[in-house]
Amino acid sequence: MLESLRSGLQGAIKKLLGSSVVDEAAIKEFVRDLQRTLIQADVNVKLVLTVTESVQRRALEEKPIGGMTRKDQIVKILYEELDRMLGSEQALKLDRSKTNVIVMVGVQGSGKTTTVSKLARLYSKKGFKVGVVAADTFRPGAVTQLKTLAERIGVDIYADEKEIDSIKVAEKGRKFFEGSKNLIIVDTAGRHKEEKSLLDEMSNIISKVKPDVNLLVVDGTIGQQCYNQALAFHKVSPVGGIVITKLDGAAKGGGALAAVAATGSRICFIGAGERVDDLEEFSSTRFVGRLLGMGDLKSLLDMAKQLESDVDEKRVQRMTSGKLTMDDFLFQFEQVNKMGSLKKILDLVPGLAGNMKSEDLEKAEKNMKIWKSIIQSMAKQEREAPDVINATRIRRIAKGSGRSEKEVRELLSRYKQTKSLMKASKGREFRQMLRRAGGPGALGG
Ligand SMILES: Nc1nc2c(ncn2[C@@H]2O[C@H](COP(=O)(O)OP(=O)(O)OP(=O)(O)O)[C@@H](O)[C@H]2O)c(=O)[nH]1
Ligand SMILES: [Mg+2]
Repeated sequence: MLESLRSGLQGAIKKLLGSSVVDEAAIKEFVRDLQRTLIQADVNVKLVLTVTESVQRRALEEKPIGGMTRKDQIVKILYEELDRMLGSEQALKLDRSKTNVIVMVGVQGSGKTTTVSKLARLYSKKGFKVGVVAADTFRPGAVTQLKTLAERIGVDIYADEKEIDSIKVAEKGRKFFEGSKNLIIVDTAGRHKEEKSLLDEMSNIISKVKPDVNLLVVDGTIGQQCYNQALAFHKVSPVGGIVITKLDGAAKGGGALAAVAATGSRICFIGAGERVDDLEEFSSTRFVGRLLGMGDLKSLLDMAKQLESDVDEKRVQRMTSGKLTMDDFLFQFEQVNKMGSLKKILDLVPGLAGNMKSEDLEKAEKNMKIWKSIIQSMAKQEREAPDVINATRIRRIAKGSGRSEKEVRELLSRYKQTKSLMKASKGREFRQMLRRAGGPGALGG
């Protein structure tokens, strides 16, 4: 689905991740790649500019959080901005304890009838008792089409081929199923002489049938034109939700999604195929995650936030001013250990987890246990100013912790290395260092 948009976005990300430095020029190039990709997907130019301007501004201004690198941070920003462009979580809420009525509206050929059967299937699977109503009295063959589909998925249908008034069919269908079903889906006609008569009929049906939700079905292949279509329907009668169909192979699908979201309507479902199972409940978070080729990005972001809140600024100040105690040193490795759980999530994200190998993390974890026991055998003064630790003290500490003198010396040399690194970087790169500490060879190597 949306192959070109996906490959364009992922291409831009790959290029960014592969660049040697993330400076203003690299960010601007990234933004240009994004613009090209979004415009090709028929996203409205103004919208493209708004989105990419915020990506650029945030990428230049914001500091990476938690154990993220600058590059990860920029990908995260892109993710958040696309997510925002597509609206938020928009699931349709139906009440199982009553009879819910959904009326489908939309222009001819947008996919209403197909979507009726897809929805019937989806909600049957969720345990709803579903009945569908064939209220398209306009197009010859419409009733047969729905009958065939309903039969295929084993859902009851109400149809009255002698009735030419679609509103009457809808009302009768509702009465017919009331009491025995908890979801009634009404298919309506899309074929009309002109748009105005279609809109009139729609508003008539809605005012008479009073559905819980009227779902507008729009064809995703028309791209940003969806904006005007959604607005036109919305003006006549506020739409309760939108289904965007034909996103399979629609080069302009990205534009359609963005356009619909821009009207302020909620996108509830997306259709990506002609088969009855090709319907998906829309979640922008999940959707953007997939577009960018990422797994469970939300948990990744939550974890990064958690890491950030754990970093105590006072400690960072102290550590980076060159006063590194053994406890700070241990703290640093505890952070790395947390990165181990972060890694599990990072693994879902191609490109981000790149240099974290699980053997390295295992090694880090093992070292941390050893070092912790050694540090616990140190006197308070030794922990706070490890420079006082001479050969005699090393012998005593080794004995006390049950570790070898060699291990104590290793810890001390690692400590000194870290201290000078901290001092040299003046804390600028402290967080990246936390992250890098999880990389190959950085620990106990
Ligand atoms: N590829 C693809 N085709 C779809 C999708 N949804 C619907 N279609 C196709 O689009 C065509 C029109 O679908 P219908 O469900 O008949 O559209 P409609 O809105 O009911 O049309 P009218 O009743 O004439 O107003 C059919 O050939 C469907 O198979 C989709 O998500 N992907
Ligand atoms: Mg139809």
